[in-house]
Amino acid sequence: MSGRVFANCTLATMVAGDGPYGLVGNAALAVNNGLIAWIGPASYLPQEYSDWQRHDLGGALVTPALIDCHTHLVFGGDRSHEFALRLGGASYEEIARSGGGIMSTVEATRAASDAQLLGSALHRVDDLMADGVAVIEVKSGYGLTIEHEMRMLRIAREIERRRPVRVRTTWLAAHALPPEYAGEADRYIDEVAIPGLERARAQGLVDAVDGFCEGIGFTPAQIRRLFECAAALGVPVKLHAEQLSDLKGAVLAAEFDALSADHLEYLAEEDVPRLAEAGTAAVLLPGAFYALRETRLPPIAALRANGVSMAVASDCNPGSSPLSSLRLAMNMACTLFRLTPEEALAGTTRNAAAALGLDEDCGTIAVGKRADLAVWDAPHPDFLSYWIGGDLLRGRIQAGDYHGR
Ligand code: DI6
Ligand code: FE
Repeated sequence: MSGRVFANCTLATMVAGDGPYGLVGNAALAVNNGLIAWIGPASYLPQEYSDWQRHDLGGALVTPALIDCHTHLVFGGDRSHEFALRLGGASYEEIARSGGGIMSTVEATRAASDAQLLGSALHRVDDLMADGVAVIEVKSGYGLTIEHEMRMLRIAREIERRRPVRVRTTWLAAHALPPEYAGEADRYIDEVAIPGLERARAQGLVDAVDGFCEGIGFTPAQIRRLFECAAALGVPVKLHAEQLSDLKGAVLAAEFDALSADHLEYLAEEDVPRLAEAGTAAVLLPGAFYALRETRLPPIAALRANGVSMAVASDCNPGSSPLSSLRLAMNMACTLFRLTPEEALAGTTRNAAAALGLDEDCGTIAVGKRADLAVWDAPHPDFLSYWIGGDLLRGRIQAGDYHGR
């Protein structure tokens, strides 16, 4: 049995503690059965790999394939008109409370055919893949009936059959309250969010459970009931927390050992140690911060000081983050949130894998992990966060096979 050797490259392994970016110059990488079998300086390549098929990468930079750990990229319609409303002074909450916002996307999503939803989602997936993304988390949350929420996750899973990406699906029925339940959020949790989770899980459609814990979303008490159901089913949780206000959602998430707490602009510094203790990742979403012209910054210094894993994601959605470039999210994380370029790349590789519970098999270049890698036209890994736009991806290594672009 033999595999393949990729030679003549610089590896940014992103292994924590291995120096800046875990860089290995003049490197080689041996791949067998889709898994990494050996990495190191090419001159140390063991004899046993010498007759394996060799692929010269021409001096390129190689990183782990990127991971977008927070998206809402299956949806109908668009909300470009809200952009103008917000520029005219309307707030995201005002638009939501007047029937626009998430609810207008719910109407458009319910009205769209499966083919329309899949087709538009694939465009956004193609955009992400052009930035070297190989794993994408996709949330439900624009159906808000059991059937429509399950349909969104089925379509999300279909993406995996149409494109060479891995998809993780998240049950986000507790995203907004549909008009048929106006004033009855508890009844919605009891009749849709919880029983729908049980059904969707039984059909193998759910990898994690999420909620929108916010004044315009659901209370911590309602999210707690949903999380208790998730815990009973053995499904990991994550939470949209402290995006617009401090309801202590992150503390609730940590109590349930959440994979991640996401957004966090209004997270109080004193609550940061709770995330660290629970091993809950902080998912930073600078696209939403930017698009909503938010001014309150997440407590980055406290997250860093407490050793909380910081991930960076697109939050790709039609309202608060119309963004389908993960590299631009990395650039924004540096410019707006003051992450270092190395933290930004860790945020879309190693820490994004942790935020999805996938850190055993992807997110760094290490022996035994999947050989899903991005090959770049970039002189240094800083360049990936620094340069805005452009077509930097030279190719992808997917399960050990090279695909040039
Ligand atoms: N927070 C967000 O940023 C998205 N959902 C959420 O809970 C926004 C979704 C939308 O506006 O359509
Ligand atoms: Fe989101």
